[in-house]
Formats: sequence, structure tokens, C-alpha cells
Amino acid sequence: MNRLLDSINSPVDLKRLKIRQLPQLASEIREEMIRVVSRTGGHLASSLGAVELAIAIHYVFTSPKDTIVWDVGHQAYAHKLLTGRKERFDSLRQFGGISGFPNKDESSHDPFTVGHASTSISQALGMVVANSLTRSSGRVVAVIGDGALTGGMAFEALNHAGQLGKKIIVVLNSNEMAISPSVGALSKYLNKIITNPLYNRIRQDIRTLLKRIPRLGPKMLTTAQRLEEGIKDLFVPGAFFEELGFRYFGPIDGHNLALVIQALKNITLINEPILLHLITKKGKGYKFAESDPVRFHSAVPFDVETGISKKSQPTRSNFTETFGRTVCDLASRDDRIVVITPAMTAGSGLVDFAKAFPARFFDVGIAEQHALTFAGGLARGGLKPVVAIYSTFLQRAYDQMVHDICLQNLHVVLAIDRAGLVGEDGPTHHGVFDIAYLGHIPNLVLMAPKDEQELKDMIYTAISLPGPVAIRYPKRGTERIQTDKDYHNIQLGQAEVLKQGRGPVIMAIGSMVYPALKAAEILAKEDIEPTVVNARFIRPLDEALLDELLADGNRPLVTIEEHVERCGFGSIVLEFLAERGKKDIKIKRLALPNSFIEQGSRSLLLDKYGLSVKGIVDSVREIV
Ligand SMILES: Cc1ncc(C[n+]2csc(CCOP(=O)(O)OP(=O)(O)O)c2C)c(N)n1
Repeated sequence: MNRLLDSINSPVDLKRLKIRQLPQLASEIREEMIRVVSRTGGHLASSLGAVELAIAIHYVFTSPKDTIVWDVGHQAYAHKLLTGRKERFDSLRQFGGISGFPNKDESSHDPFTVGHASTSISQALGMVVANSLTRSSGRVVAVIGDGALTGGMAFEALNHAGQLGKKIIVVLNSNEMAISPSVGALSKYLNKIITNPLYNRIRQDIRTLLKRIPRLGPKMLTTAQRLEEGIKDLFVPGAFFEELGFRYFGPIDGHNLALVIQALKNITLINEPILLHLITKKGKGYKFAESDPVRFHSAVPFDVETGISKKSQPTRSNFTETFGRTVCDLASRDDRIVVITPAMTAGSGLVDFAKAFPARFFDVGIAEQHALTFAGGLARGGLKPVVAIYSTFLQRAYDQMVHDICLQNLHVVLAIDRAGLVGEDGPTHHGVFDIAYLGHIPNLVLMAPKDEQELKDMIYTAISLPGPVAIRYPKRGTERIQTDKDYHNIQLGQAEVLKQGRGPVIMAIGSMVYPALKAAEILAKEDIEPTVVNARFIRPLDEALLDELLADGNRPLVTIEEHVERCGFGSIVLEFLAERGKKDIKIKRLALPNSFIEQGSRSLLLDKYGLSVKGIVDSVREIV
């Protein structure tokens, strides 16, 4: 039998289908998503939960004339399949393939390239105002999950939208999950709306009554809305969104296509800020994703029949796991250690910590800025906060880092995971700017471990230092090193010479240390004998060691880092040499290019940008 999906090359084709055909289309889309993601990996559970929503939106609105802004964008696979990317869907998240997120360079149906949470309402509101000032007629819809709604920026945007009073449609896709279960008072509030039986029963009674009236003219609709509003004030505690200036509709079943389509059609008649609240199930339609939405949030390739993950890389180090184990162990010895995560409990390796120390563990929601300033408060109150955060998401908390932590010289430890290339999630998620935005902040100590043992030691050291400390590390490294039971204090600002040679000096940081050592072994066979230094500290830099190694001014220097070149570790070293007046030293900075780096496996990208062992060997040869 021909699939309906095969006949859809754009939303225009979708509109030709009858509403009764749409559930079949939804199940075909789900099948296609499961088939492809089982091979490529990807954000399956969120996208499965938003299939009907994507169909309904494209059925009612006319993209790209109307603008659909997906928050985070990890739930937009159905949107991709409906907007001309069906043929390339097999290449999802692959090098050269289509992105796992909306991408402005990929389709006119994607107004923005996204990947970070809580941006959609601001973006949509900007477009609403632009449309109004340029007299364009398109409608604008923002789709945001209950997780992304915990981000402060979403509230800033709601606040502004309510004040402007212009027509903006916000669809709240509520499934009680972020990556882990949604947290916070807002989540409780939404849950109350969903589960308040009295409120829902009365609404249902009114709907039934209205349905019995043959033709519901606009006047009647307005009356019905007023009636609903009155009831809501009575039964919905706070009527939170209404107080912010939105007309609130819902909650309705987000998997009931006819209902969602009708609701979207009705609300487009209203010229005010509107919030439509849908209830969906994360992972809908694939039993393994429904029962384990956390694993299937960002799934690695899996077997469709059993749901079992295919990929495991026991031979490579796992910094995330080591971090989780280390904070558990240190927290059992020091009850002032507390841990904070902005909605990344599992991804940061903190599931065990959350269980073992529930009173000392804080999932603050998708709220990186708050996470840092909150940690500052905890530190001021005498605790030892450790904030576990991804490099890419820390970007939005720069001022909190400067003003609320470093200027106060507070003892907050930042465990910066996913620092470096993250692979298939691509440019929105690569953590390749953190040395640039942290390396210059006064009072901050910034380190990067070469392996798991060194990560353990750095966390141990960080806990004992008096001021702010940040440690950057990738999810996985190259070498699996057995970790000791013991901890070793690392002398502040002291690099480690791993190999003495008479040739060039290679100074590598973090994930680049082992590749540098391997490169040195290969070079030794060619009579090039580098000294290999594990820098360990980006700030403070081991200036004494550099002075010593470069004293005669004849040895070339190669710096290596998994970070962009501009304002990275190599630049810091270069500045130091300039300050010392060592203008004649030949220096080569091996780093990532100063551009947004595409998606692709980490090893492929490292190879492409000359940061593999071979790339290092070639560059050192060249400089020598
Ligand atoms: C600023 C930022 N912090 C953290 C993340 C990681 N992240 C990706 S999706 C997600 C949860 C989103 O939950 P929700 O919006 O409810 O969507 P759902 O997956 O439940 O459909 C998180 C925390 C992110 N993308 N951006």
C-alpha cells in the first residue's frame, strides 16, 4: 500500500488530505522516525510526542508565509518530514546530512537555527512586531515545551508579549518532562491545571452544550470564551498566563488531531496573545520510548524490535561518569558539598548523586543563569556548590559568572561537561568557546584534565581552593585510564611535563594531551623529539615552565586545544610570549577554525580540522 507520507513534499500536499486521513499519516511519520533514528540516533522521544502537533500546525497555518518557531527544535522531526526533507531524512545528524534541529540554511520553513532552550517566544514576538511594522500579513506560532518554559527568557518574552498585546500564538506542548521529569513550581501549576477534575468537567460540560448549538457564529464564540474565562478565574489557581496578558485555552489532548486542528483554527480568529495548552506523551507510539523517555530523549542507535541500544564504547574514557562518581564520593566526606544542575541530571552523570543526597541536589530547571547566581548564594552561605553544566549552555550565563561569582570571589566549582566537539548535535551544541569567554575573568582558575584520573584530582583540588574554579572536559576522551582510589592535589598553575625531548615544545590541553603524546612517539622515529607538556591550567598559565622551556629562543612551540583558535589557549600563550618580548619564537596554534563547526562524528571532525594524531604529526613536521 502506498504511504500517504510519500505524497507529501510540502505542507501544500498535506492540506489536500482529509482530517480522517491524518491519523494514518501520523503513524507513518512515527514509523519513519523510528526507522531512521534507530540508525542515526537522535531526539526520538520529543519528536514522537509532537507528531500530531506538527501535522495540525501545518494543516492550519501556511508555512513559510506563516512562521513556525520550534523551541529547542529537538521535537521537530515531523515538521522536517512535512516540509520537503523526507528524501534526506536518512542523513539526519550525519556529516553533510540534515540537521537534528531546525536550521535556517536548510529550509525556508525554519526561520531560525536553534538548539538552545527557551528562545521561541522572544523570536516569535520579534517577528510579530516586524510583521506589523513592515505590514506583512504572516501569522507567527511559537511551540514551546513545559521544560523549555522553565527558562527565564521564556518568561521575559511572555511578560513583554502581554504588554504589547499583539497577536502571537504560543502552543505549550506539555508532557511533564524536560529531559528528566520537569521541575519547579510552574510544573506543579501546569499539572494542577491538567488534573483539576472539577475545572475540566465544567469545561467539558460547556463544550458539549455549545456543540449542540448548530452554527457557532463569532458572537457566540466570544460569549463562550468569556464564559470560559469566567470559569477559569474561578477554578484555575492564579490563571497565571491570563494575568500576564495571554488568552489561555486548554488543556486539550495534543494527540487528538481533529481537536487540535479545531482549536488552532478557532484561536487564529483572536487578535491577542494566545496560549494554547496541549497535553502530550513523550515518546508517544513507541512503547520503549514511552516507558523510558529519558533514554530516548537523545537516543543512541538502537534495535527497533527490542529497544536495546547498539552503541557502547567501553574502550573510551567517560568523563561524565567519573565526575558523577567523584562528587558522590567527595560529598560523602564533606557535607558542605552541594550539586546544582540546570535540567541535565542524567546527561551530567548525576542520577546517583540525586538519589544519594536528595537534600543537597538541586535541579533548577533550564535556568543556567539562575543556577550560577544561586550557587553564588550557596557559597556565600558557607556551602561548597558544584555546578554541573554543559559548555554550550554556560554561554548564556556569562554575566552571572563575571558579576555574581568571580567579582565576589566566591568558592563555586563549575564542572563544564561537553567542552569541545559534541558530534552529531552540531553547531548549536559544540562547546568550543568556553576558554574564550572564561579565560580572561579575574579570580577564576580554569583547568582541563587529560584523563579521568586527572579529572578526579582536579575536582578534589577545586573543592579545596578558596575561589571560583572551572574545569572543562569532554564527554569522552581517547584513553581509558583506570582511576586510583586516592586523590592527588594538583599544585595551582603547575603544568606537567610528560615527555622530555630536544626538539619542539608541544603544549597540549585537556583532550589533546594523549593525541599529542602519540604524535610525539611517531615523530621520535623521524628524529624529531618534542617535549610534550600537559598544560592542565589555562588560567593561571604555567609561565615559569614556558620561560624555562623556551629560554634559548630556538625551540618552536605548538599549542593544541579542542576549542576555536581565536581567544583560545594558544592565544593566551601567544599573548604571554608577546609580553615577554619573545617575538622570534616560531609558534603554531592547533585549534578549531574560527567558524561555526558543522555536525559530524567527533573523530571525523577532529580529523578534518587537523586535531587527530596524524594532523598533529603533520603540523609539527611543518613547523620543524
Ligand atoms: C539553554 C539550554 N539548556 C539545556 C538544554 C538541554 N535540553 C534539551 S531539550 C531539554 C528539555 C526540554 O524539555 P521540553 O521543552 O519540555 O521538551 P520535551 O523534550 O519534553 O518535548 C533540555 C534541558 C538546552 N537545549 N538548552
